[in-house]
Amino acid sequence: MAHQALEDWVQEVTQITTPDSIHWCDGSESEINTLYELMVSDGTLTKLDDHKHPDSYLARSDINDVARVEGRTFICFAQKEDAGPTNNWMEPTEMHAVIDPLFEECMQGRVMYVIPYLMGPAGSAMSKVGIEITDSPYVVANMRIMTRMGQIALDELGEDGEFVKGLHSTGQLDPDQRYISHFPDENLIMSFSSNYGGNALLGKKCFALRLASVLGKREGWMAEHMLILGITSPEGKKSHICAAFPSACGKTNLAMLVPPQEFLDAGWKVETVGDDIAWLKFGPDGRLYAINPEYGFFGVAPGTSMETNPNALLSCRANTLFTNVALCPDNTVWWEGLTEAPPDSAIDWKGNPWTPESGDKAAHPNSRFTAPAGQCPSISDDFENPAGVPIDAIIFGGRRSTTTPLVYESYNWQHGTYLGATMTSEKTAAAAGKVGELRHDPMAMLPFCGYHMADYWQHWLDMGERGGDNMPRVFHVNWFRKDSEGKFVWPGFGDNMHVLKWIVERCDGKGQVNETPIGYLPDPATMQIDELGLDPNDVKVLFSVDAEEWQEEVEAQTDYFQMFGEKLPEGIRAELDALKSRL
Ligand code: OXD
Ligand code: MN
Repeated sequence: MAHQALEDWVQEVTQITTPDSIHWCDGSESEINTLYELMVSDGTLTKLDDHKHPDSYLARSDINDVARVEGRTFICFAQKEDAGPTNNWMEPTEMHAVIDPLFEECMQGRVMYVIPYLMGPAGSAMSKVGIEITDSPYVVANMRIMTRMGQIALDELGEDGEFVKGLHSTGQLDPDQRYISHFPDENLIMSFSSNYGGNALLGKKCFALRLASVLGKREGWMAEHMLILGITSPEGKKSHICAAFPSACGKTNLAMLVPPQEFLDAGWKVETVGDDIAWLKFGPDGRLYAINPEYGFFGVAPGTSMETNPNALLSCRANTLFTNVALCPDNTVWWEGLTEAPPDSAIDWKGNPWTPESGDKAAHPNSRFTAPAGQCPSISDDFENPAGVPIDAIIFGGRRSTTTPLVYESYNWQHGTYLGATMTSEKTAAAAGKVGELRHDPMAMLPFCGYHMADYWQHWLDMGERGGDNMPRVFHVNWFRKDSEGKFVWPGFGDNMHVLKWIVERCDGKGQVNETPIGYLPDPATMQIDELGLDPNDVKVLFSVDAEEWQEEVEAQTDYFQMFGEKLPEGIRAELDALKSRL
């Protein structure tokens, strides 16, 4: 039996957008092969070398469509107050008056694809169904990798299940007509004039974070911009960590971390459950459990190499869609950082001939690979576990050249919530705007929280009240500290394992700490990092708290909180006061 509300919506959209034909995506092999053939023949995709990159393709976007557009992303509640000061807001009828006309007859001459997709493992009480309607076969191909698409979603939906509606059209890729609009009270996303991942793959940021964060607040769970990883100690104890970092700050690298040889020899193991989004819910035992709602990785290509992240590279060898990387003469791909020596020549991300001498980037700094998560060598058996994994620790992190030490632990959940609320990071290429500028990015959710940020913090505090002693411990890390010459002082990547080890030890009630005004710092003497050969001055920088820098930090935090006025939760205000007095 058909799902009447779904049929009705598809019919309604058909009447508005007037496509030439309608295709219901079943997610099958033959369907995607037909789409790939179509996109190769019309020049949308280039097929890569079948031996080195089986069933993989390269796409080049429009040059003005390479990142999320936060300035054109809107949260449309009836009241501005509900969207809060960190979101762009438009009243729903007003936004409909702007965006609905853009969809009129926009699919004329095009095929309309109806994509049923499931966010989360089949059979999980935490999973949810979305339907995306789009006129972009490129979006269909990405959604097939990033979500569980087709019949599996219709089976979950049944005859009367709830679903999130997502309507997308490429339009003419006119930046002035670009709108990424969310209507939480209609369970609806409307996205026009961009094909970039975060703007167009509506299951990802739009549903799994913005709308899901609203659903989480209403239903008592959490949708977070977090990776999920499992760590097994030499004693065989398995712990799970969720970690939130702003976009393009190494989440994928941490999620797929390969421990240094001495850790492997000792019996440590790291497994990947997710690299970008976590949905967290209380389990029957009162602990927080996390699932990864996605089915693939939409990873940043530049900087990814066999040295920095072999698991990511192995994940995107086959069945992968690359966007805006460079094309080598032998039909393989290249990006800055993939190999030390660049190719002698290539076609750059704009489609122009390129040589290393040209001085331009061959790949766009936000170029991406879309790859099936199941291909990751470190993927966890729990990736498909409908119950999710119990979370022992939550990590917040930013990209900070100064002030923030390598790692510290919060005193408790409320203080941990404060560490998340005061996260700051230097801007990256994942969003349009000036790279390097410092910005507040609470819980790495600034671009993704679908409602008032202060209400979101209150939700974190409420979850803590509910979970009590069962809540995960909360930590803060900074892999990006620099010395006075601007050089990174921490090696990062696999060596972040030293920090993860300390974190799981802390969760076990072990590990040496120094109590400081900002939280518990590890004692570097007990971290077994001698073999890293760090300069003693750098060790000092990584493991200490500079009172002057923190005075400035706390002033910046005080200023930042001004915009939330009376809405700032009491628990956050109390932590600010406590930090001030400790300093
Ligand atoms: C992403 C992002 O693509 O955060 O994951 O921008
Ligand atoms: Mn992300």
